[in-house]
Amino acid sequence: MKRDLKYGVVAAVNNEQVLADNLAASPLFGRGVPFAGMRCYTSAGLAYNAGLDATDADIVIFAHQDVYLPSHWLEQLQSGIRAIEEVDERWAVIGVYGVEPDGRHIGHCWSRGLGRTLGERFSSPRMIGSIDEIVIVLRRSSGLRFDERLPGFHLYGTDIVQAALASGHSAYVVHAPVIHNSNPVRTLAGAYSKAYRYMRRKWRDRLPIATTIVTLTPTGYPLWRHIIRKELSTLLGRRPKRVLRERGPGRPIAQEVGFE
Ligand SMILES: [Mn+2]
Repeated sequence: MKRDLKYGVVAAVNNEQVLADNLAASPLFGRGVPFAGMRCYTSAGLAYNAGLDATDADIVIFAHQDVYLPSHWLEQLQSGIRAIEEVDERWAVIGVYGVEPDGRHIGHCWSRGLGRTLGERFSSPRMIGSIDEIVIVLRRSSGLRFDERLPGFHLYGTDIVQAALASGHSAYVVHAPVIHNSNPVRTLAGAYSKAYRYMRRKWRDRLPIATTIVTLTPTGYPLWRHIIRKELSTLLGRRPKRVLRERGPGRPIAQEVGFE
């Protein structure tokens, strides 16, 4: 019989209030799951590798500080892992929202930035080529680490999934819905574009790679189209006025949308 696997949570932290209202308020911490907050790092790769080294969990859950993990989340993750391991012992990465190789989105979460629930309940874990960074579950024994040269805090979910696939491992999304109490993304120009350029070069032999935002392609056209469309609609005053919910604690939202 397998020994019990140890779970731990790691987050990059730059806002203590957002952390306290969301991730740190998740019920799994009341049940002894350890937490490591990584502060003052300049990239997700640096923060997450430091978190990997600072902890000894077998299953490391890297989560955004603005994510609330509802009360049965850990059980949902564990049942997803069991389902995966019945058919596939090579898994290295699990997400809660991602993109299947054909570009279809799979996952279930509530997003404050988008003001709605994305996806719906699904039963079996799905193999994916990219995951959203909100939650990245890494199996330590895979030996995978985050890329410290990938600049900033974008596309590291896609990168770790592609690294898993390139090294003969597999990656999945499981049904374990979360609250992403996020601010809306304003533009992909700047930091996102920098990460996109790096990823395009690094994975040029595996392109195109569909992500939750824009597809990585050799020319980068989908990124420019996204940026230009957004700029234009702002200039023309055509941006839909979305009423943002006040950014309070994640738990009441989880109860409201039926995740808890
Ligand atoms: Mn976030």
